[in-house]
Amino acid sequence: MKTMKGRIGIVLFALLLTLPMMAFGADDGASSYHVSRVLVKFKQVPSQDEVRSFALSHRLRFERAIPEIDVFCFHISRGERVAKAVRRLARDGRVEFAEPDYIRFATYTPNDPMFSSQWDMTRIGLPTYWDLELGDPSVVVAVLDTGIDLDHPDLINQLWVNSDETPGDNDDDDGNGYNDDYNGYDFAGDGWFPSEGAEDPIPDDTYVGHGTHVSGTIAAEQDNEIGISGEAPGVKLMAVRVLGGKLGAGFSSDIAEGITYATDNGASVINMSLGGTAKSLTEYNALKYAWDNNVFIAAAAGNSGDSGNPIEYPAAYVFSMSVGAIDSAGNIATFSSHNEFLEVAAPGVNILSTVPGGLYEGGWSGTSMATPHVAGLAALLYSTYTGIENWQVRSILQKGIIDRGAAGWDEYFGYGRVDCPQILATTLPSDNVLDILTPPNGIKFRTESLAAFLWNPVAGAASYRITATLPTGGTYVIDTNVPYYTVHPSQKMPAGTYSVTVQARNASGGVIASDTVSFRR
Ligand SMILES: [Ca+2]
Ligand SMILES: [Ca+2]
Ligand SMILES: [Ca+2]
Ligand SMILES: [Ca+2]
Repeated sequence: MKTMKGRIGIVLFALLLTLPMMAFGADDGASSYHVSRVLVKFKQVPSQDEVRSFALSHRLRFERAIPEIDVFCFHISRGERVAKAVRRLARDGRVEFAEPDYIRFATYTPNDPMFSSQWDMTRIGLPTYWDLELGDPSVVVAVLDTGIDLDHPDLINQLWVNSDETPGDNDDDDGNGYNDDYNGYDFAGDGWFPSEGAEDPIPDDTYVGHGTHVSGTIAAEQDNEIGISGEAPGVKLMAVRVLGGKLGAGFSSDIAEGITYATDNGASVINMSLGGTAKSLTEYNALKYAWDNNVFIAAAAGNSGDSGNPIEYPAAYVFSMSVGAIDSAGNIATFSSHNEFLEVAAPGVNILSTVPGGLYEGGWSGTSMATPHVAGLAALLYSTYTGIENWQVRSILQKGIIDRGAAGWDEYFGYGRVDCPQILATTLPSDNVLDILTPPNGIKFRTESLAAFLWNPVAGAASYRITATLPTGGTYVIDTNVPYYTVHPSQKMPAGTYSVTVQARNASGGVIASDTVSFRR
């Protein structure tokens, strides 16, 4: 744990050096077709019965037809690969052609002159998403960091504005408890931000640009003929300064208050490119408040993957999506912390973005740089689907990936690296089924980590029952009315394998949905 002048170990996850990368083989880039869908045209237009028997004989599920051209769209069975299914279908005498449902990539390129150097945006397929959605100005991303250069020409039009507040009069005009919180608030407390527009008064502060760099990745202005483009250039950035000083460090109390401030003032997404090894129940409770209020939280896994690899918080709290860093070849960065809480990987090596003074800098590396790529995608999802809930955003981001490393979830890439075509191919999850969002099945919780469960709220559920079969024999039953559960740090858990079933129950105690997960301790 790093300490500094009595501040606790919350440090920024930026590395300003390029580190050697761990090789995991090549990344094929964005996938080029829907992972479970095929398109079929028959030699003769079939009847409904013929379509049904064709689907049955090939274990397909009919989705829809395009009658004008007599093309039929089917879902293949679980576990089968599209390429194999297409080869098999093409051999069927009834079939004129069978092919994958290809994803067409946008030809759209923003006019921001540095866009060609933004490998991160093209690698994860942002131009594909931009054809559909650039972000809605009602969606606010709170950047809990060192502050934002409010005058940066690529950010000045991107800032959240508290229109009920008058800046610069040292008065709390809107009565929300914070003076002059016009674009956000300075919880780190130098008093220079945001009213003065300066980010940090300490001129030799190495991390002065950290929050500005993170913010540019999320939402730098697009098509303004300057600099770069952010991922979600249509959304707004809330500057919540919780870190300061020469090390870019801050207190849990300021971070917790920043989280509740962002939640109360309309943020849909919180980006936390920061962390430390101590568990803070204050931070935990602030994040619980944010999660209960439909806020999605992205947090950096940490940069200690090659130096002890400790579990770091807030990424490892159940409410945060923990993000690891990949390089431009799609390999995991050696510095990227890896553990049972990692959920996805995103670009975080040699990232170009905005820095204070109206400038830009490439070469920034860290899980700090990966996290805003996930926050930006979450902001696009909130913009795409009116009324989407945070658990749906989390679920789509877990599924909207290219699997990397060991097959399925692994502790380096989590579910995989985020990918826009895959996100767009993922349907909105239903609240009629119960889906345990974390932990991944079969993982091992380290002795020191907070074993926790998060599932989706189920429609019509009055309560949830968690039944755990214990390695010592017997079962342990917990009833709760919230869709998550964290084992308290003081609670002893014997080593061994646990099987946990979560049931959603209606008001009369009937089970309406359930899911089971196993893990080891
Ligand atoms: Ca105020
Ligand atoms: Ca004021
Ligand atoms: Ca720009
Ligand atoms: Ca994997």
